[in-house]
Amino acid sequence: MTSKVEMVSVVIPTLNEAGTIKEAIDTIERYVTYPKEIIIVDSNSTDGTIEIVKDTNLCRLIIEPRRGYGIALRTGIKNAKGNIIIMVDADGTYEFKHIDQLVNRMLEKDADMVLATRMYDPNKAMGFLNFLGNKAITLTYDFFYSQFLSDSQSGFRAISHKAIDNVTLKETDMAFATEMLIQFAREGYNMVEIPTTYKPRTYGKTKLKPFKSGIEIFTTIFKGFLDAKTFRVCYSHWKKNRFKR
Ligand SMILES: Nc1nc2c(ncn2[C@@H]2O[C@H](COP(=O)(O)OP(=O)(O)OP(=O)(O)O)[C@@H](O)[C@H]2O)c(=O)[nH]1
Ligand SMILES: [Mg+2]
Repeated sequence: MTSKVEMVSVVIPTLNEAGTIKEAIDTIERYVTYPKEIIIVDSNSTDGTIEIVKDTNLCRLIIEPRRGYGIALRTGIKNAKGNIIIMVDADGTYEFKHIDQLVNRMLEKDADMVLATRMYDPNKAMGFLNFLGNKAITLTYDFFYSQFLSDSQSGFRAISHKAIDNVTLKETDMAFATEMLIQFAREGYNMVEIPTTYKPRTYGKTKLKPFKSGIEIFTTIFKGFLDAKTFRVCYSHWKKNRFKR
């Protein structure tokens, strides 16, 4: 539950995102109206990302030499000072201008997490295979954990710092985002969504390995359910909400 914004910590993992990182930082600096800090967690990029970040003088830069999306975010979150954490990619695919909206919704709904869903994006910018994979993962997650999410793979979220400090997250790569949802469901935390727009990547290479990540994500979903507390909490959530679907 988050009733007040003390500070928003925007945590951005970067691995070779020199083409988009400057605009990302400038947009966040300009459009986020809450007190904020921007934390960049870089895994030793070789394309000039680090130099660009330093030149802006607007961020805390953390070098995390270990590779992995999950490791980078965990390091960023550990170092965040704000009571609300925003996680977002550096590649300019998410709408940074919507950060305030995520935070506003968090306050309105007394939510522990707000996800920006790309499923109502009028431009339909998500690739077809990513869309299919996302749908399969999200439906499986919603079914097992009795949730109503439409985009479980969104990497653009507002998160209560207190809530995330209260759960154990171990995944090192892309399954981290799903593990977070499982742990939040386990604690009975309130997760809501707001629609956002999405853009295709315009610079550099994707770090997503669809097959490897797909297996890791489904394994995380099935493994997470083999836990007595998770089963109990999700079953009672289902009983309470079964007629709302
Ligand atoms: N520090 C760090 N950042 C990473 C690592 N892997 C990915 N990232 C960053 O995490 C974010 C998400 O990675 P992406 O490659 O955009 O993955 P995606 O969003 O699933 O794929 P796209 O469709 O290409 O956007 C980006 O900002 C990456 O630069 C890593 O090993 N270390
Ligand atoms: Mg991305």
